[in-house]
Amino acid sequence: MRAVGIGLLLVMAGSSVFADSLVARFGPAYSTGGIYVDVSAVPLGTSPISVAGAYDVSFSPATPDNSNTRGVVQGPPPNHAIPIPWSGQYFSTGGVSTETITIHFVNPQTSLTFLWGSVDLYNTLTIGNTSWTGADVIPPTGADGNQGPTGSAYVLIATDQPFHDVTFKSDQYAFEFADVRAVPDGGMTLMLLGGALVGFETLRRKFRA
Ligand SMILES: [Ca+2]
Repeated sequence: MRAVGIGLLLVMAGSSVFADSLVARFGPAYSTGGIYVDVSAVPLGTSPISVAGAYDVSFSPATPDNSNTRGVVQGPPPNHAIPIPWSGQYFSTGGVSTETITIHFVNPQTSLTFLWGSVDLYNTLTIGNTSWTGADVIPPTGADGNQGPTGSAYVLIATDQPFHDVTFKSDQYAFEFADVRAVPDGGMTLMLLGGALVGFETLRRKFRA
C-alpha cells in the first residue's frame, strides 16, 4: 500500500503541469524583434555559424555541403521549397533521418518564433523534452509540403522551461525555415492570442510526460 502511494506520487511528479504552447498562422510574423538568427550573408551550405554572445548554429552531418541542397540554401527546389513569403537565404534540412540543424542560444530562452514551410508531416522541431511536427502546425491535413502560400506558416512557441537548444529534423526533404527569432515576450503573446484566435490559427499545448 505504501509502495503504491509512493508510486502515485512519482507519477504525479512525473506528469508535470508545465506546458509548452504553439500557435501558427499564415501571417504576419509574430515578431520582428528578439534575437534574430540572420543567415542572409553567411555562405551557402553547412558551415557552422557563430555569433558571439548570441547563438551558434551547427549542422549534422558536419560533412561540408555547398551544393545548395541542405544547410543554408537559397531559391527553389530540387530538394526544398522557399518558405512563403520569405525571400533570400533560409535553412533546409532533411533527406536522411539523422540530418539535423541545431541552434544553440548562449542565454536561456523561453520563446521562439520562425517561418516554417513548406510544412510537412515528417518535419520535427524539438525543444527540451517536447517535439512538434508539421501536424501541429497546419491542421488537419494541410501539412503536405504544399509549396504555395497555404503551405507555410509562422509559428510561435512558448515554454516555462528555459532552453538553449532548438533542433530541426526531417526524415525526408525537407524542413525549410527562416526568420528564426528568440523573443522575450512569447508567453504573454500566447496568452493574448489564446483568446483571439482567428482563421486557421491554432493553439496547441503539450504536456511533458
Ligand atoms: Ca517542406
